[in-house]
Amino acid sequence: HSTAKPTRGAFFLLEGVDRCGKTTQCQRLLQRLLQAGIAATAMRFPNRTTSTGQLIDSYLQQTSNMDDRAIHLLFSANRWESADMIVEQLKAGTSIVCDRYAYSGVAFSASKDNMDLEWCQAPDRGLPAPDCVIFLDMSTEQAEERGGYGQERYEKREMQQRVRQRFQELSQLDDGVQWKFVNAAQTMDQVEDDIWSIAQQTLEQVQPEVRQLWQS
Ligand code: FDM
Repeated sequence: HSTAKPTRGAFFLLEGVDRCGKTTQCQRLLQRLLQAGIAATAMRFPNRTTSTGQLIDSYLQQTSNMDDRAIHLLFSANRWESADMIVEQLKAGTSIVCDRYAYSGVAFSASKDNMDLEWCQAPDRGLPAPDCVIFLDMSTEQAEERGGYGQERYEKREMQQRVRQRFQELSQLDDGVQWKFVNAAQTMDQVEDDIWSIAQQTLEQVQPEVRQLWQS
């Protein structure tokens, strides 16, 4: 056996239900990686800073309306804009901690009426695949106990319940991406420790090639 460092960075994706503490845990994972001497960077989708991101932001804030398919494709385009950069970072040895990605894209869009799961997956096929999905899970009731919903478009109970259901379906796709479920109802420190042990396992198992998402 060898103690050689992985040949590339790991792509950690954190997904989860609203109010699960995902953004905090992304920051904590990034800190743990850096403290361990592992080069790492954070990323989040939607990336609201680009021109597609600004359209998405105004849609989410409900200052604009858009067809369900059009906004879905914009979310996907917003990821594709970063695809080359993701691969370059990983190959340069930098790990990525990513807050939401294509699974959020499908889970939210496919929770709307007349939006088919496979149709929703199609535009994201071929994106750089994460090395694991760390899913921060809690019941909708527990999430609601953390305070009411905000003002953005999808922050409503009915939608949140459907989205959680969609995430469960996506976790069962046989797409070669490992899902790790973390109980997000624990204390922040417990959640952080669970995520850290998953991250360490993932780092050990990273394969040289960056795989492509949802590609048969
Ligand atoms: N969202 C996020 C989507 O509907 N599609 C996507 O592809 C992505 C990445 O946008 F409601 C939704 C999920 C959430 C909102 O909120 C983004 P945050 O607080 O920036 O994660």
